[in-house]
Amino acid sequence: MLITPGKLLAKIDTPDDLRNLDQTDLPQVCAELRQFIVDNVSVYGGHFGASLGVVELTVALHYVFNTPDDQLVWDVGHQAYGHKILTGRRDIFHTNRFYKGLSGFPKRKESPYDSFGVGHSSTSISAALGMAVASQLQNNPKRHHIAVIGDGAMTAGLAFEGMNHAGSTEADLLIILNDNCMSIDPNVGALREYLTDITTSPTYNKVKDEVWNLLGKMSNFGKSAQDIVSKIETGLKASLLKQSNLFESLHLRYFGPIDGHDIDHLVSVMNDLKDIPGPKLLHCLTVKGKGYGPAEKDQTKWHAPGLFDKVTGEIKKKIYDKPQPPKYQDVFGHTLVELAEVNEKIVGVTPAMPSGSSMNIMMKAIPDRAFDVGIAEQHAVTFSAGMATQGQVVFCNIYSTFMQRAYDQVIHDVCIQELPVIFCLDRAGFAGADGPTHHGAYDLAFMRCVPNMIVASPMNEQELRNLMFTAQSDTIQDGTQAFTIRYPRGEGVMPNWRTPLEQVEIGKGRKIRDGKDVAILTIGPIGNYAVTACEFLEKESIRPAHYDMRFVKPLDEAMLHEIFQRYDNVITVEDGCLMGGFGSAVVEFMTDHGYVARVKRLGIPDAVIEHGEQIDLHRECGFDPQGIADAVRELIYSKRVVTA
Ligand SMILES: Cc1ncc(C[n+]2csc(CCOP(=O)(O)OP(=O)(O)O)c2C)c(N)n1
Repeated sequence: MLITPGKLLAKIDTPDDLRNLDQTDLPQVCAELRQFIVDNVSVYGGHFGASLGVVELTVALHYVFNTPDDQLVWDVGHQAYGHKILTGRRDIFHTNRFYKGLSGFPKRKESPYDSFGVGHSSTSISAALGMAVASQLQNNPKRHHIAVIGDGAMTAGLAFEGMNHAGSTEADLLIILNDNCMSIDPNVGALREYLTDITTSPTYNKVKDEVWNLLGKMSNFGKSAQDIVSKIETGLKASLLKQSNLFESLHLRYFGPIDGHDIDHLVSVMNDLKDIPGPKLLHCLTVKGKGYGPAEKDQTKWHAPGLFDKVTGEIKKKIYDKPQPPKYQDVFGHTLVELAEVNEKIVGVTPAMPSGSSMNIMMKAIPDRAFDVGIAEQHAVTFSAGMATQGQVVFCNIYSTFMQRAYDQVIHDVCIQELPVIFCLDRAGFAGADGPTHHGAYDLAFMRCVPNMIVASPMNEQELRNLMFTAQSDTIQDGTQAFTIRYPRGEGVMPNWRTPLEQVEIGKGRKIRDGKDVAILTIGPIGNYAVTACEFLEKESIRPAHYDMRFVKPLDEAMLHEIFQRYDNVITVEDGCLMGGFGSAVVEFMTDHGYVARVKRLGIPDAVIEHGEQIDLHRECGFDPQGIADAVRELIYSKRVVTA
């Protein structure tokens, strides 16, 4: 379906075209841009509320600053749809997030206007500061560097590390704090309270406006006049705010708060700020979902709503005639509550993903034992470790990709200290449309090499429940080992998933089917592809055995001895990186025990795999059902002997 842009938007092929417009045209550009985003996302899907909330900011930034020479860094990047549309990608925007189409996030390879690749939060200040310092070193003092960061992303340690450094430099850095009081779920923590405090202080705001006007006038009068205004302004700010300004105390000049939807004011403020040297922060107040009623009303739901009817605001849901399997995340959420109702020591921790991980089920059912700690994965892990020292049974749920942030905490704060924290890694394997920044490709490799760590992945919902049940049992909790359970995005395979909870023997796999010609070893839900592959192969009179290994660490050594004694052909399949992952573990076992077999490892190669539906990516990497069957044929019909 072709989406037609409005009259003005249709003429903006690059920001130069925008800059050639009269400022009085900008409200119309904003209206058309907003409509274009609504038209597109309603039909093609993607993130929604965040981009609507920064329409005016986006237009003002490209109008005032000389992008791409001036460097504009979007934090997370899920709000950059308007930016993409204004920077030459309008006519292909309908490919956003589709296989081989535009990326859902800014990406350096995609456009010179995407100055920094993003997806994970809170990188913008450090990246823009790096650019600003490089500009200084390269004698380019005229270039501006802007980081646009949300109040949610501002809760991360990395953002503070960036500000801490920025405040000690003279770098030309403008931080735009896009404050909409929301993360994906409502934002949390003391910083949120602090920002509300600034925003709602009436005296401060009145005097600030007057100072602002003065500043605007004086900025034309050279450095000494600016210094005077700056002193007045700083003094006023300090005395008017209940406590001294957080950003000012980090030596970032603080401006705002201003209405982030007033395009005229934004343009004039940004023009003023261009002339103010050094690191500074402009606090803009915006509404997530601005301009689309339903999205303003339920901001969490409309963060990424899926397809919807733009007229009625009805979110389209597939209708099925029989019960469907649940999402793994929901099995996690409900099972956690079921366990926590019996085991009072259980607590839940999520870094800013209550809805995404379904931790919100426990936050609702047992609010005093479930914690959203903000976008703070490192803190989430160490906070969990602290609770574990006191005998709490901690389920710390972090998307596999975001756990990359907290690796040192896993090693230093959990495993070296022999604390039995339970890590549930959601979105393990290919994340799908979110792409390479979000693929959970590495966790099997990076978790299995840490001492005092058990690593498991369930093949279905029942297995997930049983692994969770096992992890919180005294056997594990009285021991010294952390427990990682990884599972993918999306639905499982069992419509009737509320099975009785049973203890799983640690390091014990399951034989799914016996065979003769080849053994297929799988880990996690990808094993269901192997089931289908075996059905294909059986029709060709090939008899594969299939083992769901269930644990990557400890491996089921008895089972592996049986496999290598019985089979010359072995295939391993994982939805994870091949280097150092499950297949590597199996091959290590083989060489360590002197076996020789033809082994083919299927998984994610040493390459950046782009975005697309999970099945497309599995196919691309050769481990969809057909790919597994092909690998079996190739292995058993080839003469080549591959040994480790
Ligand atoms: C390190 C990391 N953790 C979690 C996320 C998931 N995530 C994506 S957007 C988002 C909320 C960001 O809130 P904010 O910065 O205020 O932007 P808004 O959506 O409100 O515009 C979260 C938690 C992420 N992208 N990166």
